[in-house]
Amino acid sequence: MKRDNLQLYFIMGTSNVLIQKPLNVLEKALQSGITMFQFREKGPNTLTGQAYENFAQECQKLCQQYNVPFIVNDDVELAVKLGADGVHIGQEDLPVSMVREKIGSMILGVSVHSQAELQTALQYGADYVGIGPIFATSSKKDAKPPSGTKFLQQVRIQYPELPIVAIGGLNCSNAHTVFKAGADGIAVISAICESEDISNTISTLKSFSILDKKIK
Ligand code: TZP
Ligand code: MG
Repeated sequence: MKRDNLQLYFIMGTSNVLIQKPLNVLEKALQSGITMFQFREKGPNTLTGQAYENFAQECQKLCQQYNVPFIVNDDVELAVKLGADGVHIGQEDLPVSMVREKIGSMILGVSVHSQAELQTALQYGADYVGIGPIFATSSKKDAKPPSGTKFLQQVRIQYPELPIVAIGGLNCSNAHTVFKAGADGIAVISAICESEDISNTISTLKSFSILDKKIK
C-alpha cells in the first residue's frame, strides 16, 4: 500500500448510519473521493450471519468499482473468505503476528497507543498504524481517553516514512491539526456518516492534506 491511500479513510457499519441507507452513503463517499474504506460492523443491532456477510460483500463490490481498498475490521476469517484488500486490528484482537500469518500479503493495519504497541506492530509487519482517539469520539463506546497529537508527532519524527492514519473525533474543524502533526491521513466515521453534504465534507477534509495542496 501507499501512504497516499490513507488520505481519507472512511469507516462504516450499519449502526453508524441512521437516516440514509448505508450502501448509499458508501457509494456517495466513493464518488466524492475517499481513498480507503473499512467495513466495521459493530455496536447495537448489527448484522449477523449471512446478512452480515452479504452486506460486507456489497460494500466490497462498490469499493472495487471505485478502485478503493476494502479493509475488514477485526474479522480475519471474513477478510480471507472475501479476498479483501486488508484487515485492521486493535489491541484486543488476535496478535499481530498471528494475523499476518493468516492473511499473507494483504494490507495489515494496527491501532497503537504506545511505543510498546508500535514496536510489536512494526516487528510483525504492520503496513500502517492507526493512532487515536485524537479527540473525543461517540462512535466507539470503549474508546480510550482522547490522546491529542503528541504521540502521533513522536511517531512521525521517529519513523518519517511510516504510513500513519489518525482517528477519533476528526472533522472539518480539527482535521488540519493531525495533518500538521504528521499524519498521512484521517480515518472518520461520523464526519461522513452524519454529514448533510458528503461531497462537500470530503473535499474539505481532503483539502488539509499535503496531497491536495500539491496539486492546487
Ligand atoms: N477507533 C478509535 S476512535 C474510533 C475508532 C474506531 C471511532 C472514530 O469515529 P469518529 O466518529 O470519526 O470519531
Ligand atoms: Mg478491533
